[in-house]
Parts: sequence; C-alpha cells; structure tokens
Amino acid sequence: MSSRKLFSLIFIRKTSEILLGLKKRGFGKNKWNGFGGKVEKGESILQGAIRELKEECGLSAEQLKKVGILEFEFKGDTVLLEVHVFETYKYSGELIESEEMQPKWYNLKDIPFKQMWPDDEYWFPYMLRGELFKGYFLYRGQDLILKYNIETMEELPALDQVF
Ligand code: 6U4
Repeated sequence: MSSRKLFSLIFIRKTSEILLGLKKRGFGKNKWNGFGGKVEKGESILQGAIRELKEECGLSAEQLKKVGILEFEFKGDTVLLEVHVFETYKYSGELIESEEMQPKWYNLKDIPFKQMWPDDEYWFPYMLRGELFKGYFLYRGQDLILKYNIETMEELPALDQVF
C-alpha cells in the first residue's frame, strides 16, 4: 500500500527576481528551494503554505496563487510526496534567516539549478512562463531521475480541504 504526504512550496516573485532559501537542515539540506513543508493535521494546504512561509523567512502573504502540483516517488519507497507549488508577488514583513532557511533573491537569469533539486530545472520554466503544471518524477536516491512527465493544466484543484 502506498501513502501520500502533502507538502507546500512557495516562491515569492518580483518582475525579474525570485526569492529562494538555502535549506540548512533535514530533507533537501544544502539545496536552494522555495519555502514550505509538511501540511499539518487541522490545516488546509493553503494554510500550511502561509504558515511555513512565515516560519521559514518571516514574510506574510495574504494571497498565494496555485501554480503547480508535483508528485515524487522514490524507487523502493511506498511513500509518494505531493508538493503543491504557490507563488505571489504580494507580501509583507521583514525577510529573516531562520533555523531552516537562509533566504536570498536571485535574478531569474541566475537561478542556481546545479544546487537545487534536479527536477526544478524541468518544471521551473513552466512556472516562469506563468503556466499551470502537473509533474511526476521517479527518483533513484535523491540525485537521479529515472522517469518524469510534466503537463500543463487549464486549472488546478481547490485547496480548501482541511486535513
Ligand atoms: P521539518 O524539518 O519536519 O519541520 P518541514 O518544514 O515540515 O520539515 P520539509 O522541510 O521536509 O518539511 O519540506 C520539504 C520541502 O521541500 C517542501 O517545501 C517540499 C520541498 N520538496 C520536496 N521534494 C522536492 C523536490 N524533489 N523538488 C523540489 N522541492 C521539493 O523542488
């Protein structure tokens, strides 16, 4: 039997820049990524995203736009990760470094793909073009993608369900 784990992943955008964080511990350590984490019991995916953003970089966002859904499977592991990707150009608060993340603005031309999850290079272009997307990646270990698929979507499911 396989089980599914829900995560959020949030990107703060400016016209030609994107905010990334260097993960300082745990899963994906030393990789640049958006902010986010596990959706907790009693919250919706959107609520989880807003909470994680605040916890990890100090910023508040009222509106997050859903931009994609990613599924990750690791060969030999029955757990499927379901990562909900959000972006926003509207935020408030003061950017801080947290125990989990060291934030940094990157120009869109200088995104450090070599120091990110290998899948990011495949789906970032969809996000940067403003397309909604759904992706599936099968990994062996955390470095090798064995199989993947990405498709654009007309719309993404509502995320108000509380878990
Ligand atoms: P703890 O340490 O338990 O508080 P938590 O912040 O809840 O952790 P964490 O850090 O494990 O969760 O979340 C993982 C983050 O990495 C989520 O934002 C989803 C994201 N992520 C996981 N696999 C990814 C992948 N292959 N590519 C990607 N982001 C991924 O771009």
